[in-house]
Amino acid sequence: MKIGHFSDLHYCPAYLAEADRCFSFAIQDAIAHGIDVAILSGDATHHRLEVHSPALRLLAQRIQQLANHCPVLILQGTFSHDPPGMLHMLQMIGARHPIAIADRIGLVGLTTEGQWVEPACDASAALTLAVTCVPTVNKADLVPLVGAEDASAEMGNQLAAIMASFAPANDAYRDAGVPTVLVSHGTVQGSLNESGVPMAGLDHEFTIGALYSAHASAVMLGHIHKHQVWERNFAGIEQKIAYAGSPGRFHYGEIGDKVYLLWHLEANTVDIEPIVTPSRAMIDLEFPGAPDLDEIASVAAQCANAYVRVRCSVDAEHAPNVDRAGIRQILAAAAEVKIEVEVLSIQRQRCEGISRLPDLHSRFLRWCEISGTATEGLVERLDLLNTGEPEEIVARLLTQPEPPSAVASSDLSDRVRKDAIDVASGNDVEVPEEAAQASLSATATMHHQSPAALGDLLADLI
Ligand SMILES: [Mn+2]
Repeated sequence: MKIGHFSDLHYCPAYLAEADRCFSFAIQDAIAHGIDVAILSGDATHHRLEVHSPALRLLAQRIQQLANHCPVLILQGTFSHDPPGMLHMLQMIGARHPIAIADRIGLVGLTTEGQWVEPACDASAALTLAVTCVPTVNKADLVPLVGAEDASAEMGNQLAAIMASFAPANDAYRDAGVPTVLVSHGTVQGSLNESGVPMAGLDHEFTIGALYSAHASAVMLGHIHKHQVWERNFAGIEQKIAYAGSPGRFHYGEIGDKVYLLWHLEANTVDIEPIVTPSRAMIDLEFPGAPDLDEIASVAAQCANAYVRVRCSVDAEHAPNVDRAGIRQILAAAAEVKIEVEVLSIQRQRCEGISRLPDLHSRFLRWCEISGTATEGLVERLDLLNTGEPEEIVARLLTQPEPPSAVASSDLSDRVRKDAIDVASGNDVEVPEEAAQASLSATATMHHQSPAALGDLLADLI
């Protein structure tokens, strides 16, 4: 038996284009695959919709399209997304096959005649499929019994007990050759949300163990928009749990492919085939400095209808110059543009008291200390320049071997040169901290730089 598992469609005006493009693709693809049953695991809509809203009408048409192909079961999702009662409107849609609405806990069967029935956990009913339904339950109902603080934990306990109570029925159906499904809507502890962040904490509805305990072969979940799977083979029962995830991509942070699931299910075997939907692309444009508008313009066509994130890191003084309006204008055809500017703060520290030091030698040492520059080699050369005769200095330089990769002028030596001039002229100098860091690592190179370059530098000093 093939079951199409669709979830978290979130039909609403804001998401309509994305939701309907992806869901209609999924329906056509599932029908082409010849699915026998369609199961929707909650959040068909995003919020309460007016009956004349195009979003509700399109959703109704899609459900009709599905129900003209095979029986459909729709589970109640989160109450804020699927307002109570709304699903019963969808049940009235006229189609070739019946539409079942699961808004209470119970076992729903599909008969050999293709009708949905609610067997009282009776293995004798002639079914082709047994579906244990655990729709969203209202945590508030538990508050009067256990108090607000314990309602979440108690909800988990209650649901675990309820799921385990279906095990004997599911075992009996499996023994009778009937495939078994558990369909539910909620958060599994330790699952990943659509941004890839693990859902930790105690206020989540299910543990994986509780879901397995119903002994259904296929556990079809809704609520989390990221497709993910768990599986086990225990006591001869093969079980798989999966979130179908949303077929559409509704937010920038939703990572990975969007899918609907094709379940290949028999009484004792279960397989999941995720089918990728044509959800909107996400494009990251990253710039080490201010965003390059020409470069953005060159990819603007590819960014049409995509979720685009422009990220850059700029120095604090340049942050206000990032042309946000210009970027948005260039990317006007994108579905969403997010601009994230990381501001690099520059910390400067005064080289306190350097101007009061008596001579160049001690000023230079102080500068080395503040900027984290090793003095080895440099101080001797400075002293030589201070005290030696030009001929003697030149003779010494000429007898020293030329290093293999002499860099005559690097950023570092430019900076040292500038600071050196300040030091020599008795000005206080400012030493950016990151430059000090850079100079630490560069000092080694510095020492092996061409003596001529150092000579130049130090000559400037005097
Ligand atoms: Mn949802």
